[in-house]
Amino acid sequence: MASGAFITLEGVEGSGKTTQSRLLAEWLKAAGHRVTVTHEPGGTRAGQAIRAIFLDPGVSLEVAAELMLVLADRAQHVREKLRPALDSGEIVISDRYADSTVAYQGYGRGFDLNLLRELNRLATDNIMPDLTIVLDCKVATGLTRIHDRMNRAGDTVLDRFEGQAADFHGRVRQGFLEIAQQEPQRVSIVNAEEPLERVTAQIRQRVDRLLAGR
Ligand code: Z5A
Repeated sequence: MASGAFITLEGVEGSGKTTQSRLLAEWLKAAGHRVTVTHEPGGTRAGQAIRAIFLDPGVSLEVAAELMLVLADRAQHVREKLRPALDSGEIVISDRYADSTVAYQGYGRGFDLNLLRELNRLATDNIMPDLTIVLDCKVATGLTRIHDRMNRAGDTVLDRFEGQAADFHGRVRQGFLEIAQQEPQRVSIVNAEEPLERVTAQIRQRVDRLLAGR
């Protein structure tokens, strides 16, 4: 049984997961916790190679192959990085995890949700988060933030998912909201349309509650 705390941040793209993962880690470290920040896909060396294929819109991928890649990334991530960190008592923060597969490959691509839960059980070795924050915002808000970020960086190439139609991202958002409804003990929704500082405060409140109860 893992002894640390496992927190995941989920949501549509541009909802602020990467920014908030970093801010949460800084806050927890300042309070004296040992923290590992990681992400999916790509949290390990093997994962980085998988991520490159997974996101490259120039590499043609069947949706079943896309699913298998993200599961392979998770299987490696859990065994190489997450479980050891949790076993040593660290707080692990992951920017995306198993709920992303249910939202993107399930609600987005249309794979059977029960099949995905079984596959996730295999990939995760039954390690599920103690707390999941779904950063919820309109698809258009997230995409605008991504486009602004790309413009600032002079980047013009959309990845495999950024190029999907708005209704795909709409189904994904709905997927995250339904997961939160089904598992209210684990999953908490935070309004990511709010200014950055307010989102940060909401997340801290939920993490405080988790840590106080341990
Ligand atoms: N995927 C999948 O299909 N199945 C799976 O099982 C898994 C993943 C695990 C990974 O892409 C893709 O893989 C993902 C799903 C799929 N694709 N999509 N869509 P990624 O890792 O490259 O990207 P991402 O996870 O979608 O994250 P992102 O695009 O980098 O966005 P983010 O991390 O949520 O947001 P951010 O980088 O923190 O913020 C974006 C910008 O908004 C930035 O300039 C911030 O300063 C700004 N920001 C953040 N919060 C705010 C607020 N509150 N107000 C104003 N501006 C803000």
